Amino acid sequence: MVSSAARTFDLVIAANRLPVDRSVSPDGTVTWRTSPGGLVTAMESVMHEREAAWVGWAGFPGEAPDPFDDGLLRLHPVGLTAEDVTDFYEGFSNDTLWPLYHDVIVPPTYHRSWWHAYRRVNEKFTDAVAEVAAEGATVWVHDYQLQLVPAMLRDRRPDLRIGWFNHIPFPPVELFAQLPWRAMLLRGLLGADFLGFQRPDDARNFLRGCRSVLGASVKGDVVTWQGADDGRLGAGPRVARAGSVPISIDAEGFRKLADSPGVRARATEIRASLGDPEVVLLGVDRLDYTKGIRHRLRAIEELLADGEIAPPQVTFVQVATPSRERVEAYRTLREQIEATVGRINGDFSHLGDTAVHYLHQSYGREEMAALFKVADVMLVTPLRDGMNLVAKEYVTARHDGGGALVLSEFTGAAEEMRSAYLCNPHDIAGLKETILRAIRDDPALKRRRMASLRRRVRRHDVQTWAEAFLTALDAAPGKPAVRKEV
Ligand code: GDG
Repeated sequence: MVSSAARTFDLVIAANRLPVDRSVSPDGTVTWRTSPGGLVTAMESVMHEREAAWVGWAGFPGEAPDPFDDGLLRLHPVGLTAEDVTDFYEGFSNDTLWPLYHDVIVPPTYHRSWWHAYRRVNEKFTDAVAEVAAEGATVWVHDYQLQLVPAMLRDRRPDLRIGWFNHIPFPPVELFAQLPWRAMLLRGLLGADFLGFQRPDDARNFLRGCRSVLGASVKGDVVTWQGADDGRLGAGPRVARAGSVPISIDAEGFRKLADSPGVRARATEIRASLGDPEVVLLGVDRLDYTKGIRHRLRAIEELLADGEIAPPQVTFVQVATPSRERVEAYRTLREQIEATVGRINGDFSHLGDTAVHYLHQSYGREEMAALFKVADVMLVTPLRDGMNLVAKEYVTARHDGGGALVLSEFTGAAEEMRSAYLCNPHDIAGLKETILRAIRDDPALKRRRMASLRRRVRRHDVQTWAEAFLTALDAAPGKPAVRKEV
């Protein structure tokens, strides 16, 4: 990676995080490592071969480092102060919008000072994008942290073609209406020409929100807003299109990784270290209340108590990657999960035979692929999830045809992955039954289900997703204006 001078680009990505995080060793050496999370995993492979700029936060508070290049990609850091991190990132993004957009699984917190920080930081991102975007460039804004950027950018640079993709669900208007700043948020989004969502229901929720909150008119997938005469953000009249473009994974790349000799050997090693059980159940999630880890543990605990499963024949491995540890709701969740795991192991493990292997750690991609290969049954049980890439990675890694996927109906992935063992994680009795079916069903039937799931992911991979998004953006109704002289 080399640092480089000012230049403009025809394609600009704006996302909360850069695809890399800075880490400084005790001797002061700076290294950059791939940053965690679904967005980066997906976008990294899409952006790999493109000449473009990526605007995002470098993952630490303070002044932004200079822009630098990673292959063809110009990385353009945005500086966030410690207060921005607390109020914009941990506050408004992760303690207001995240719970509100995930069915209020925990109550969202509304603070006016967080909203001010959200506006302020969205302005910072807008400044950075405006600086690197060439005349008439395409700008692809990502996710719930940057919902005001489309309108802020359009006010500044009407020459740009602006798209926005939401990685998480978009809530029904009955929930969205709670947000004290609901109208400004929609005005922010309407700065985009095309708005992409994971599921058709998310796009519909957005369109209904525009109608009910702004009084906009909606015909099919096109929303027309007459504007407001108040001189505030995004006041001009707007026409935009909204549609579903479900995200996916780099299926070929992940299959190759999972098939590599190192990963296969590691999978054998992991299975042996677990005591060669007959059935390995696996969960892999960021430690987040949306992921349904507590419901999953409840089902496992009852199955153990019922004598339906028992170590050493059956063992459950839960990887819970550390996440948002300074947000109260996440700290509480961690305590609850760890108390439950402790109780289950106290009651059902024997010396040398562990009922639940709980790992609150982060691993490399190879280790994740090896774990997927080991899993006879993968448990993906979110209470709400935009898509869930883990489900897609799992079926891709089990290229040998084995395995079974238990998948919550409340994930975006369930729209496409109909051959999975679908479940409602709130229904513990139903969840237990589904897990047992996934363990005990005829192997030939399971192979057919897995083959169909794998085909689906291979045909709709992340490249197809990116092309579909950019094509829809290109065809969106708005005509770009001539660039204003600044
Ligand atoms: C958001 C939306 C949507 C997890 N732990 C480790 C690790 N991971 C990887 C997984 C997967 C990714 O992180 C997680 O993606 P998910 O889709 O499961 O979930 P979110 O992070 O919540 O992502 C989600 C996604 O954006 C994309 O639009 O699907 O609905 O919430 O790739 O494998 N990777 C490594 N070590 C870990 O410990 N290397």
